[in-house]
Amino acid sequence: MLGAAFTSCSKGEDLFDSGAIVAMQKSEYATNFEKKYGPIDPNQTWDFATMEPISYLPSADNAGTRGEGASTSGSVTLKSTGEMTIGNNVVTWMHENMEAGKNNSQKGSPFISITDQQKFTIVPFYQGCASYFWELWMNVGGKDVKIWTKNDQLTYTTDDDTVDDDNKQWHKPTNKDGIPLSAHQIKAPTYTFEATPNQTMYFFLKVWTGGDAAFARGDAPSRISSLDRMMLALQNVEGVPSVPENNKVTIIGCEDNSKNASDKDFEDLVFIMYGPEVTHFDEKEVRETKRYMMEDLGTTDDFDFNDVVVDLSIVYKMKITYGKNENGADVVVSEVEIPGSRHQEAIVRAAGGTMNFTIEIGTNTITRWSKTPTYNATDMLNTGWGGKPIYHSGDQSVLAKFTIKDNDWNPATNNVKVIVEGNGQSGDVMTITFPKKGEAPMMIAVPETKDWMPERTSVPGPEDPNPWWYYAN
Ligand SMILES: [Ca+2]
Ligand SMILES: [Ca+2]
Ligand SMILES: [Ca+2]
Ligand SMILES: [Ca+2]
Repeated sequence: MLGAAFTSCSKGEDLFDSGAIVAMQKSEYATNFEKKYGPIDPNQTWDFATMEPISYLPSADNAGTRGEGASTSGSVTLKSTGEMTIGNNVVTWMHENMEAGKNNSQKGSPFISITDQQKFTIVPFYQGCASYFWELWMNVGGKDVKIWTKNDQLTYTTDDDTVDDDNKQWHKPTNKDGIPLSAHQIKAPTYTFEATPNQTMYFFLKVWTGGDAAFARGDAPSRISSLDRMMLALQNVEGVPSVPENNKVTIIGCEDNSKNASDKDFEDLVFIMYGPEVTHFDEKEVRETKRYMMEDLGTTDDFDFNDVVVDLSIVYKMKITYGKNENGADVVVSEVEIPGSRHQEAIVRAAGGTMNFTIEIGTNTITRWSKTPTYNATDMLNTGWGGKPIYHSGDQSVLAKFTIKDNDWNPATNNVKVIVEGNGQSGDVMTITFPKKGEAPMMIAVPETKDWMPERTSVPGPEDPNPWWYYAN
């Protein structure tokens, strides 16, 4: 502590006093922390990040903003265009060929596309057995556009008036006695989008694994993407509905869970896409991200962990090669990292404290970023103070973005520090490092899907009805 105070202190204060103040603040913090969250297990660790690789288009504009409203050179419009009736034969095919909970990844080919003629219709028509809540989105030319929300305008119709209304949207509706209905059809909503030509296109689900309660309280969703091969163009589907002439029909089965946790049944959501023939694009960008959230000790008992929020990512590009399978369908043959594309990036997302700080990343080559002079030290940024909106994604959530020198961030050791310049009379300087096991944390690491808290709202603890703090795991 004294060492850190010594190297950072330039105003000639009494170094011993400054260090003592910091030590006192830290011990006060630890006491308050245990008062609020209970005694810390000596084996408790503070890195909750998973660093699941997420794929994006290799567009510099789009990189890392994972955002609605990310820069785009073209335009896209999406309209609700009525409904389509899907016959019982498709549903029967689904039941027989896409068994829930079974690995169905051989039933189709990964769906990744680019198109130069942009008018497509999308029809979500089948949702498997799942408690998750989701929305279907697409990304066209770098811009995210929402298509559809689970259950929306999707109904099973049947002559059997004993159908249980509660599960009319179910993939296997039953009557009130729980007997599966034999003959039924589906009325599914249709959406048509048009975009300027020569743009990339992919689909993704925003998934709330906590169900509609998690959606309602505004939890951040996971992004389960066709770019990560979590959607499959199903082959040999019987009873495909008729579409206007010269349109190519693709039926796409989606996974609603991340790669590591997925059962690969690809029937959680199934949608039809028809329009002109698509071709594939052969390059994507992959990001593996850890979100660091920190307390700056401005106050020692608010635990909002939003005083510094920074996402660190390992970024690389992959070359995708395609071939044909025995049915003549396109399949991804290989994905190989493009040499020289690997680098590390930092994005500062929030700064909800009133002191200047400097982030230091690395061990051998330190990369630094300070709140000033880009921002006023005393401004609380992107944490909702004063009724301002909080942007969790998109360009507006990027307070700063910079490259980490020499790829010197080590996600295994969390070699990240924040030096906070106290605004107290002593000019005290605090160095916040990644906590050791069993310590009261002033810094934690979480997946990028975990939103930071609004200003002066504590991270929810075990008594909270919706805890996400470490007790919840
Ligand atoms: Ca599944
Ligand atoms: Ca399923
Ligand atoms: Ca705080
Ligand atoms: Ca704060």
